[in-house]
Amino acid sequence: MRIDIITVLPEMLSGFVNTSILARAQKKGLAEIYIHDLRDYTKDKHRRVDDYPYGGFAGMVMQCQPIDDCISALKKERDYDEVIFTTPDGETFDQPMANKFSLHQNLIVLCGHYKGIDHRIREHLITKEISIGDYVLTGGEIAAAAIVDSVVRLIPGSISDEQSALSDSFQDSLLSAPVYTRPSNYKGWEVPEILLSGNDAKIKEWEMQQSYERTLKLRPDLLHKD
Ligand code: 6GU
Repeated sequence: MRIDIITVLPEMLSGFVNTSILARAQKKGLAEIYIHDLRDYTKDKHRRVDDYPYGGFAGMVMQCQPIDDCISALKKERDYDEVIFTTPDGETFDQPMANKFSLHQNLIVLCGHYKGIDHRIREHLITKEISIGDYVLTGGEIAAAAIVDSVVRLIPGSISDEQSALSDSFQDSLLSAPVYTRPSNYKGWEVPEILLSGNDAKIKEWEMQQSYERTLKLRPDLLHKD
């Protein structure tokens, strides 16, 4: 899978995509992640990529030309399954969306910024508008990072134990059971005895029970989702 991220803040994302699971997935050849500085595509001699909005509204708006040129240059090289735009007024990102994206070959993620982008870009070039929740960030970079992280970790082989992506919270609309590691007694804080019993069937049953109870208590909305 190849992901091309377009941003005015490349330094905000470069450390992120070259760390931990994303770095390993790239080293293993499972994912290629490229960051494109939108300013490299402007024809403005001051490297500006935004301008005042028509209508006299407040804030600045990202212009069509640099975005169009960057996306066109990428599309010339290969076909893209989706051109994603991160924006607070997009569809709320969730696990089923991450699952779907992880099956794609090539994705573009355009990070929103400032007041917004010229709406013609959204009409003509964007295929998917995504928000990561009902709060406002200063830019779409953190949202892009969240999307890329959640998608790449689903590529088989990208996390060591494939099983662990399948048993994630949300993967079957339930929160995960609590987990513990050694020692079994830390300052008198005990690990649930069942986990030390060696009885796999009972442990599985406990895990499912915990998963259900935690979901009922913390996220009852998930139980009515499907
Ligand atoms: Cl995608 N962008 C911004 N600026 N704020 C957000 C968001 C995106 N998702 C939630 N808040």
